[in-house]
Amino acid sequence: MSEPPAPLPLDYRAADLERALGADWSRTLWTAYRWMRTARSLDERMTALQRQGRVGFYGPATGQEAVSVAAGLAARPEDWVFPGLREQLVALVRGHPVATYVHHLFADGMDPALGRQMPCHPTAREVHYVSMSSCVGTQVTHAVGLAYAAKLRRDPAVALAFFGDGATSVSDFHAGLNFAGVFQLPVLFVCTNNQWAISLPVDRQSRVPALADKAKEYGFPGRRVDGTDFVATYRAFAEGLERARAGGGPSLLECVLYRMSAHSTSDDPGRYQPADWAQRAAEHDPVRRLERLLGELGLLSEDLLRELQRQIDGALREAIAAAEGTPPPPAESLFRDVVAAVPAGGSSPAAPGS
Ligand SMILES: Cc1ncc(C[n+]2csc(CCOP(=O)(O)OP(=O)(O)O)c2C)c(N)n1
Ligand SMILES: [Mg+2]
Repeated sequence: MSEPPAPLPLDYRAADLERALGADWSRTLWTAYRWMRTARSLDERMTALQRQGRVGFYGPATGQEAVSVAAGLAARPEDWVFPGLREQLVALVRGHPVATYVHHLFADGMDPALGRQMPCHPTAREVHYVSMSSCVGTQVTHAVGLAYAAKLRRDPAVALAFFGDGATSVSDFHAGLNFAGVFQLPVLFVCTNNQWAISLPVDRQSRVPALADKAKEYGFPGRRVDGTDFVATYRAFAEGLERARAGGGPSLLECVLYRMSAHSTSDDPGRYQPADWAQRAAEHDPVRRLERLLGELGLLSEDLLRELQRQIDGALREAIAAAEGTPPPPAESLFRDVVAAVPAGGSSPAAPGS
C-alpha cells in the first residue's frame, strides 16, 4: 500500500478561520469539537457494550468525525443526507437526539425503526437523513433520484451522497455520477476515503491514485481535501453545496482520512493491516488536531475539556440506562408502517403455503 501523506499542520490564524467558517468561527469550532468528542465517546462506549453482549453490532467511525461534523454544520435543513456506512453523526449534528440513536442501537421499543433494522443503521426522517444501506453503494443512485426530483420541482434541496473508497468500484457509483453529470443535478458526492474496504487497501480498489479524478469522466469537478482537517473540510462542503444550490450541478469531494478502528465489531484488522498502521493513523486523528488548534487559539483549557467530557459521559450513561430500561418493541408492531391493515392472524406472519 502506498505511503499516506504526512498530516499538514493546522496553523490557522483568526483571519483564515473567519474566511473559512464565517464571523462566528469560534463558536463553530467549539460546536464541531463538542460533536467530534461525543462521537468518539459513543464509538468507545458502544464497542465496549457490544463486547459485553449488550448491543448486537456496532460500526465505529473513529478517525472520520471531522467529515460528518463539517457536513452536518454546512448543509441546510432542506438538504437530504444519504449516508454511506459511517455518517450517523451527520444525523445527530442535524438534530436527531443522541438518546433516540441509543434507543436504536439497543433496538428497543423507542427505536424509530422498532428493531426492524440492523443496529447502527438509524433512520431520522425529521432531519432528512435516510436510513443507511449495508449494500455498498446503493445509496448513490437514491441520492441522484432525489436530486432529479428536486430539480424538476424547483425545490432548493441538495442531496449529499456519502460512500467509501470501496464503493467507487460498484456499478451504482458510475451510474449515479453519470446521470447526475448528464442532467446537471444538485448533488454533492462525498467519498470518505479511509484507505480500506474492510481488508482491501485502496490501491487494490483503483488504479487512479486520487479518487476525486473520477469525476472528470462524468463532466464535473472533483477535489481532494484532508478529511482530518475540520476547517478545510467545512469549507469544501460549503463550496460544493453552494455550487449545487446555485444550479452549477454536481461535484465530487474526496475526503482523505484514516480508519482508526476496526471495520466493525465483526472485524479483526490485526489480520491484515501493517503492524504500524494504527500508530500512523493516530497521527491523523481529527479530534486531537482540532483540540490542538483550539488550545493554540486559547479556546480550550484542561478544565473546559474535563467539564465537556463529564457532560458527554453523563448524557451517554443516561441514554444507555434509559435504553436498557425500555422494553423491546411489542410483537404487534411488526407490521406497523408496513401494511395499512394488519392481516387476519394478528402479528404472526402466515405460514408458508397457507
Ligand atoms: C454490494 C456489496 N458488496 C459487498 C459487501 C460487503 N462489504 C460490506 S462493507 C464493505 C467494504 C466497504 O468499504 P468502503 O466502501 O471503503 O467503506 P468503509 O467501510 O471503508 O467505510 C464490503 C465489501 C456489501 N455489503 N455490499
Ligand atoms: Mg473505506
